[in-house]
Amino acid sequence: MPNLTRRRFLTGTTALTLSALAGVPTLSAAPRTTALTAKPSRVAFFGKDAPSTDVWSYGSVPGPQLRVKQGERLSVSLTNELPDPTTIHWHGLRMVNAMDGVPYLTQEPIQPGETFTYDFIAKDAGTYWYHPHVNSAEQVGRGLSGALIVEEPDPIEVDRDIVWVVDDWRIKKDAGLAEFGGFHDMAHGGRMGNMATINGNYDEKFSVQSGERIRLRLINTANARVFGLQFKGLNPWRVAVDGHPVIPSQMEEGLVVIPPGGRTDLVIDFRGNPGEKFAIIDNYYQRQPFTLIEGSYTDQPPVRTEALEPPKKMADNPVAQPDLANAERHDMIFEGGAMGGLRQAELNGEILGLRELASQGLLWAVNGKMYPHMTKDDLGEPMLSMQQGKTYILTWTNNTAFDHPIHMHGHSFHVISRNGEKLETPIIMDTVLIQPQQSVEVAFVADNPGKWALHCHILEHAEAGMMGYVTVA
Ligand SMILES: [Cu+2]
Repeated sequence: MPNLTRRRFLTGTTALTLSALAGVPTLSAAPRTTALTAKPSRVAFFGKDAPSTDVWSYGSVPGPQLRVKQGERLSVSLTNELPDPTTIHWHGLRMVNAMDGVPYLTQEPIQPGETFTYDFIAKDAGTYWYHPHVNSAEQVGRGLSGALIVEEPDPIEVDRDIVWVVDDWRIKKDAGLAEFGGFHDMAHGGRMGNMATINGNYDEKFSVQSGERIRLRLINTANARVFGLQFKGLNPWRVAVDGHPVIPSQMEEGLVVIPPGGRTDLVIDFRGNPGEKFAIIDNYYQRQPFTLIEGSYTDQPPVRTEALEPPKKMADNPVAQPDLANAERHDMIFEGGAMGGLRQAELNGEILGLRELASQGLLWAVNGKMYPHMTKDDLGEPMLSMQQGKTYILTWTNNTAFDHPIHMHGHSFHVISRNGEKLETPIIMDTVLIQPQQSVEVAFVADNPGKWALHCHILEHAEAGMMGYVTVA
């Protein structure tokens, strides 16, 4: 699929065409079909004359950008040419359980040499992504991920719509990827890289024309790094989080925080003068700020000189409104890891010491229980069994020394409070960052039947037991 960045001018005629399509998404009977092949490949991060890096990819890093209209049906056949089994999970997009891509829970892993066809309707518009769910820490870490964009029938009008898949890599001196599977990463903050890329490029160029309005879709595909971006002087509008529209608000000097798995859509009016430069700085880990990218204005005259109206709020996706008054409440307290003070936990009904659990690769607990690695013969007990159609409020508390972006499959949830403080306007998300000693309350209607993974999106944490599943029936 070609790079689908579009240039569309703000004209009355465009607006008319778009509004004619607004409203109910049309369901197309014939799916839009595409094929992906996952295979080992090489990337020249540092230029043609420097050593290249062995990665795993869907043909390119990141994988091809998949782009459909809201309501369209997408059929993707995945051929596995990796040495290991794999699957694809369509992160954040609500769909039928059988297409969710979680090994053993929703499908058999796709063995080397096999092909599996995913087929689903993109009922939610917004910015999503796809990645394997088998040995995710290694497979995503080796480069398997790509953007999945579902276009709104009536989007915010912009001059350009740009997708940035933001990632980090742990690169050795010879340009190869560092070994996977370190115990230290699993017990601490996960596999932090030493090189950040945008769309797989170490030296991505970003040039804008003065006066342009750009929609910038940020997708964090890193295993463990939280990005906290500062757009000094650019005052971006935040218009969507995890695909779902929010009331646009201007970020000014604040950080745009995107946890692993998370997405944020910004609209930026580039009001600088031709020839000027600007920088986007990551300042999440405050002792280690770095410049994610330096941008520049072209020498061309401004596209426009007048200020534009603030971007409108886009139409909500069809996410059910939770019935808070009649909700069933549950607590999930996350514990364990290094410096977490956890001494023992329950595994399959037995209380075991942390040393014994660690020898089985389990380091993280929920409500004093550890959840085993899901295998063909043993999925373990569900974390929670929910009744279809009922509203649930889950309180997620982080009693550990590390960040945890908690991701639930099959549903998008309303974040209704943080640290006991009610949010004026709930935000709909699928991956919510919970910092040490913080808590969030999420509310949702359990309206999608099936077995749904619930896990930390720091992939080394998920690998070390911070992953289970819930059921809806
Ligand atoms: Cu975690």
